[in-house]
Amino acid sequence: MEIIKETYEKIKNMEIRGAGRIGRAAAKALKEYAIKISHLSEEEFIKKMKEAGNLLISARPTAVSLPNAVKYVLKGLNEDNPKERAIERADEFIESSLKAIEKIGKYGANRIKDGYTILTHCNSEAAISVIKTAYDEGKDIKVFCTETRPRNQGYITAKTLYDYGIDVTLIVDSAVRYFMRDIDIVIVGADAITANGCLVNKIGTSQIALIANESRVPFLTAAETYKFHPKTIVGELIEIEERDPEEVTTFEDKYKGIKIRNPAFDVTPAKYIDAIITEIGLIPPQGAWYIIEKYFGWLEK
Ligand code: RUB
Repeated sequence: MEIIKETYEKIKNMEIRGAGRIGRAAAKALKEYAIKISHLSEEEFIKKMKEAGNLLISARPTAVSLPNAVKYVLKGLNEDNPKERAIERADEFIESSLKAIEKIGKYGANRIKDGYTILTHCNSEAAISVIKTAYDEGKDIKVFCTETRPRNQGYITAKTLYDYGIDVTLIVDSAVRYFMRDIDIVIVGADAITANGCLVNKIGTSQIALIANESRVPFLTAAETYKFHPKTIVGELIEIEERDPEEVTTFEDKYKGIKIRNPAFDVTPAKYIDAIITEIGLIPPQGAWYIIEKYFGWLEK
């Protein structure tokens, strides 16, 4: 269980973060664990794999890529040769996740014209793939990155794009409305998409969507199909992770009575989203139900 516990800890303390990475790390840990316990009886193997999956899923509650990845791998336990199938399915998940990000890059880049200034928030591999692809296509683009308080994941995005040769400007989160007049398109990632087409992503995303809407700036999210949340189709709500207040600030003892709240994600209503860029193409938020039913219906059955 050591591999599983290690990955669980890394996801929990955000050493491994970002929805796609979390999903692939969980699949990889399950694969390595499966290899390690493959000498066990089939019954024992299945029991231990399920326990491992449950532990991994409990590491962070909001990014649905985590349970979707785990369930994808564990589905192999119901097939003939469960040991081999679990390992194969882990590889399948990782490979298809990486391919999805590449395809999203291609489809999303079609929405970026030469001369565009793009705004992004937090640190999303999928959104970065779109931006890098547009740049690779020779488009002259500029990118505004928000800091993304409290953990400043926007710095990772700014550095990644800068290293790639892209013109990058870092702004504080509260400067988004000030700069929106300079922005041609907003592209963010996704931790989850609900059956009614809402986007769950890093805290602050919904404010950006609202501002973009006010300024008639298109707001798109880049989301692999495993970011669509199967449980929302049966009415369950997505839990929004609330993290340690110390990530925000610490006051001296005299002010310990000041309450600090630190939600990590928020919900952007479907009406503010122009399109969801997936590996199977751009879909309107209203198409979310169809994606869940077609690709993840099995999770609920
Ligand atoms: C990261 C975040 C990202 C999504 C999508 O939050 O909100 O926008 O996870 O990322 P955190 P990707 O840093 O709290 O994990 O496109 O890489 O899956």
